Amino acid sequence: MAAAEISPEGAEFIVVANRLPVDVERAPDGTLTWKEAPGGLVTALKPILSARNGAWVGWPGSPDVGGEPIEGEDMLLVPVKLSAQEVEEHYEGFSNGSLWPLYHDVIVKPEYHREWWNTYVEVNRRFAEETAKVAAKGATVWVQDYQLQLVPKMLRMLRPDVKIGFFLHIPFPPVELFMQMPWRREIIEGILGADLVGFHLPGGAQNFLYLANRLAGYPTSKNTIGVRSKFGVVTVGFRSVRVGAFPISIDSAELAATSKLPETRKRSRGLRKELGNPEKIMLGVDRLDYTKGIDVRLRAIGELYREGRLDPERHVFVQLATPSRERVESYKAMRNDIERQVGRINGDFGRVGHPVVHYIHKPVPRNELVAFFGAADVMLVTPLRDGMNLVAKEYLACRTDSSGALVLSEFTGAAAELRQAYQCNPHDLEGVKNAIDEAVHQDPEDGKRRIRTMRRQVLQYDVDRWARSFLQTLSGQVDEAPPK
Ligand code: GDG
Repeated sequence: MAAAEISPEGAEFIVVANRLPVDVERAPDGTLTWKEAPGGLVTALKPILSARNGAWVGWPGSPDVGGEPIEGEDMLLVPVKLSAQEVEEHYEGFSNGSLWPLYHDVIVKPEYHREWWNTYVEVNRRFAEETAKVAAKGATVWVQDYQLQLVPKMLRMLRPDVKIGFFLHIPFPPVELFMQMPWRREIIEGILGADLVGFHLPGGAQNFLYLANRLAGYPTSKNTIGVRSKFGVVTVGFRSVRVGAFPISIDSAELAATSKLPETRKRSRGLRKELGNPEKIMLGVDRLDYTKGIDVRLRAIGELYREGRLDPERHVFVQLATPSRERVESYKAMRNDIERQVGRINGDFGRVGHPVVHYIHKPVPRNELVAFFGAADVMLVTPLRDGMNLVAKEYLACRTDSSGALVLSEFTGAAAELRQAYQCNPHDLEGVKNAIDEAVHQDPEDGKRRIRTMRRQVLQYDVDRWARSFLQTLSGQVDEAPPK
C-alpha cells in the first residue's frame, strides 16, 4: 500500500466502527436521508468528536450505499460502501460465523472459509483507506471491535503519522482456542498496528500479550496487567504497543434520570398491571444470540415451576429478545429452540389469558426498555460468555430506589465488577436455579444493600470515564511504566 495523501483540513479525532451511528431512510423519491442514531458509544464520544473536529467511519447499514462524507450534527460521517456480497462474507461470514463463535468459547462451531477471510481483508483495507483520507496530520484514530482487527496495521502503513487505538468489545479467547484460527498470525499482527490495545478484562489482555510473543515473536513485558493500570507492553521494532484492560460501561446518570421521570414510573406501573400485578416479575433483555444463555434461564425457570419453587400465579417472566443476525444459520436454529421452550412452559403452567412467560421478539423503544427495568423485581443475565454485558449495568442504573435483584453469570465481564449479584455458573443448571430462587425470595434489606453497592460502582465508572481512561492512556497522559 502506498502512503496516503494528508488532507490539510482533516479530522483530528476519528472513530472507526463497523456501523455508522446513523439510520439511513429512503424517501419515496429514492433519495437517502441520514439520522444520527443514539447509542452508548456515540453518546460518550460526542463531546470529543464535536470538540476535535471529529469523524466517524463506518458502514451505513445498507448495501451499495456510500459516496462522499456527510456533515452530521456533531461529526463528519464517512460511509464505507459495501456490496451485498461483501456484507455477507465480511459481516455475516467471517465476523459472525468465524470470529464471534471462536471468541465466545466455541459455543457454536466456528466455520473457516478462505473466501470469507479474503473479503474480511478486503473490507478492512477499504475501512483503512477511507480513514487515511479523512485524518488530519497526527490525528487520533480509535478502531472498534472484532470486525476491524486488521485496520490498525493497514492504517499505520498508509498513515504512519497518526496515533491508533484499538478496543475489542467481545472476549479475547484463551490461547488454546485462538490457535484454531487459520489466519491467527495475521490477526495478531493486524491489531499490533495500534499504539494501545484495549480489552474489557485483564485476562483477555494477558492472552493477547502471550500470543504477540508466541505467534509473532515480539518481546513482551512480564508484569500482571491491572484494570486501567499496569499496562503490558509489546515491543514491535522501534515501537512500543501498550496492552490494557478498560471495562466498558453505560451513560448511568442519563439512564437513572430517565427512570425517575414521572412518565417512566407511570409506564412501569402500567406494565405491572398488564402482566396481572404479579408478586414478582423476572426480566431478560438480550439480542437473540446463542451466547446470551436465554435457553439456560428458560430451562431453570421451567424446572423451578415444576418443583413448586416458583408459583405460576405469583411469578412471571418477561423475555425481550431483539432480533439479531437472522440470516446466520445457527441463529435460526437457536430461535426455534427458544420459542419451543417458551411454548412448552406456557403449555405446562399457563392458563388462558395468563401466560407465565411473556416473549417479545422485536426491538423495544429505549424509554419502554427503561420502564421494563423499573418494573422488574429480578433481572436475569445468564450468558455462557459475554465480553461485558451492558444490560446488567443498565438495570442497576434504573433501580433508583435500590430495590430489585440481579442474577448474573460468572462468564460475563460485568461479573468482575458486580460482586454483590446472585452470581451463577450457566453450565450448572442447579446453580442457576438456586440463584434465581434466592433472588426471587431475597430479604428486602439484604437486597437493598446489594443493589446500593453495585449501583455505586455503575454510577462512578460510567461510559464517559471508560472513554477518557482509554484516550488518556493512548495520548500518553497516563504514562505508567510496567514494573520490571
Ligand atoms: C457487545 C458485547 C459488550 C437490547 N435490546 C434492546 C436494546 N438493547 C440494548 C441494551 C444494551 C445493548 O442493546 C446490548 O448490549 P450488551 O452489552 O448487553 O450486548 P451486545 O449487543 O452483545 O454487545 C458485550 C458490548 O458489546 C459493549 O462493549 O458489553 O459483551 O457482546 O444497551 O439495552 N435497546 C433497545 N431496545 C431493545 O429491544 N432500545
